[in-house]
Amino acid sequence: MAGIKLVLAIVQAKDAGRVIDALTEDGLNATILASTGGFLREGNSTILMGIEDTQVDGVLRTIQRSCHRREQFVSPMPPAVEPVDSYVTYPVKVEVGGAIVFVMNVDRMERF
Ligand code: 2BA
Repeated sequence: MAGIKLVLAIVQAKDAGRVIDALTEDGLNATILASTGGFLREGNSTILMGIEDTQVDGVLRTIQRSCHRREQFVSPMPPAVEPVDSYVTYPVKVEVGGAIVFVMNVDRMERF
């Protein structure tokens, strides 16, 4: 039997529906969890998939095709020591997504 991998992909909420549609069209099982980015503190989606070794490249291509990089502006918080009205913050541009993907070895997978 081929080795099993766990794919954990963090994608922007806007892309999650498209990713899941594409994966299920390919006949693959996936679980989607609501998650929050530690930096932006905005909602994103974490997709979990248990798949065979041989399916990993195809899954990564599907995820890549379905996710887009986007620019987002973040307003840094003023430092606590400064009087708030004497401190001007400028939004900082960050690029988010397409997808952050981890592929892990799985010792065993059971379906009861
Ligand atoms: P967030 O943590 O909300 O990060 C959103 C975007 O902000 C990141 O996009 C990156 O461009 C920027 N960013 C993050 N930390 C930063 C920092 N300390 N200084 C400046 N800019 C920073 P992505 O890299 O595409 O990450 C998208 C989301 O994927 C992240 O949302 C986080 O939820 C997750 N993620 C990224 N790398 C990860 C990792 N190594 N482990 C676990 N989760 C990760």
